[in-house]
Amino acid sequence: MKINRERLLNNIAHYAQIGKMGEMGVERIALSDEDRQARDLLLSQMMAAGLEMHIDQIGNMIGIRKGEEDLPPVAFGSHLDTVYAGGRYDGALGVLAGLELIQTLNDHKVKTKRPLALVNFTNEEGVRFAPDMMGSHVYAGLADLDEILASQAYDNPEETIGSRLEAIKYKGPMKPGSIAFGAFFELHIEQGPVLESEEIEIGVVEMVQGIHWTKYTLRGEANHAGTTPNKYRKDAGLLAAELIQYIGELSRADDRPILATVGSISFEPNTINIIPGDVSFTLDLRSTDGDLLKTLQEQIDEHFYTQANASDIEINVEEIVRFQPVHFQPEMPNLVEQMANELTLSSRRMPSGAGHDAQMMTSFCPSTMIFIPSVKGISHNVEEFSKDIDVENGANVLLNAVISRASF
Ligand code: HGY
Ligand code: MN
Ligand code: MN
Repeated sequence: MKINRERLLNNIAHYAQIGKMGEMGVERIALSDEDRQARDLLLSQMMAAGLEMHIDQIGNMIGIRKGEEDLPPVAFGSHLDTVYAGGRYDGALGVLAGLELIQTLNDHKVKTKRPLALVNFTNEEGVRFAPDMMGSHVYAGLADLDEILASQAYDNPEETIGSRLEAIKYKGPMKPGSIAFGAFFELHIEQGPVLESEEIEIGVVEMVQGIHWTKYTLRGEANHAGTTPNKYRKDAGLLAAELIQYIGELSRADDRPILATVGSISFEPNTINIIPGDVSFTLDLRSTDGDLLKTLQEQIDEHFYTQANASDIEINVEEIVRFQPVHFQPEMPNLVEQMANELTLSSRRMPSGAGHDAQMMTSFCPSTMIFIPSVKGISHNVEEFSKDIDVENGANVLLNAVISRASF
């Protein structure tokens, strides 16, 4: 039994119209109107596929396909939200390949021993509301629901996760986590260059690296660019530049497994002839080595405090996310590898550089991921692309892994 390639590819193209950006891109920010539209479409397709629908209090969508026995379902899915100026595969591939899996079983009238659960998690990207992997974080019982519902949009403190869930009508009744899962699979694009460069068809993901998100706010003194002598300046902009340079040097020293990204920065009052008074910037720090991640974070923060004090500039450090590296339960990547072999697809074991819902689910049930190649390793970019044959291969590995796991 194989998935219906055309139906899946057409569905991916269909969802890519919701939040379409330019030729290829998609911008469907969590809890936006575009997210609502995609959710509404998914809801209609899940119901048409005969799934029993559940929406939890954080907006996670779970569709259950009954099994022969009433056991904890084998779950699979991902997320429909994207980053700003993102692509059509990140997240959507896992949700829509999961839907295709259900439709394929329906076509062939196959009943599985265990029930199945197709999941769309809320706000995986975390680009407008922190934290990322939010819906799965709450579902796995790793975060306090009320705290998360109160999380404010970075760009508008008036809007919270709770108010947006109400606005798009996806604040459901179900307590997150109240449906136990027997296992969780996430099909996802690799979002990096490894599989393509090694010409390998399937990534067998064994672990997900740790992620720290931190926001630094520097409070200097806005002053006249032309009349303020250097020795009187409290230039938050200059200090920010020094600190960002420090991060770059520290993270590139020798080839330690550490990645540091300053992806956003803002100056106040952001004016050509005013010395910046306030500067805030974010740091995304990642490593497969949890101890190294912690040590480097401490080293960076200590250096920042020292430099800010020396410049008589106030500094505020806001910890947004601290996710440790996770290793999937070995039987799960082993199963994925076996399914790839049975489909005579080449595969290799690898870590995930990106964070994923499976990273949260692994503390809730045995979990793992299936990667397919990303063309030129590009993602979080409107040029994100994966070949049709790779989409088809990944969806067939998912189908077979789920059927196997749901048979006992
Ligand atoms: O940030 C990440 O790695 C994921 O795309 N949310
Ligand atoms: Mn993703
Ligand atoms: Mn992403």
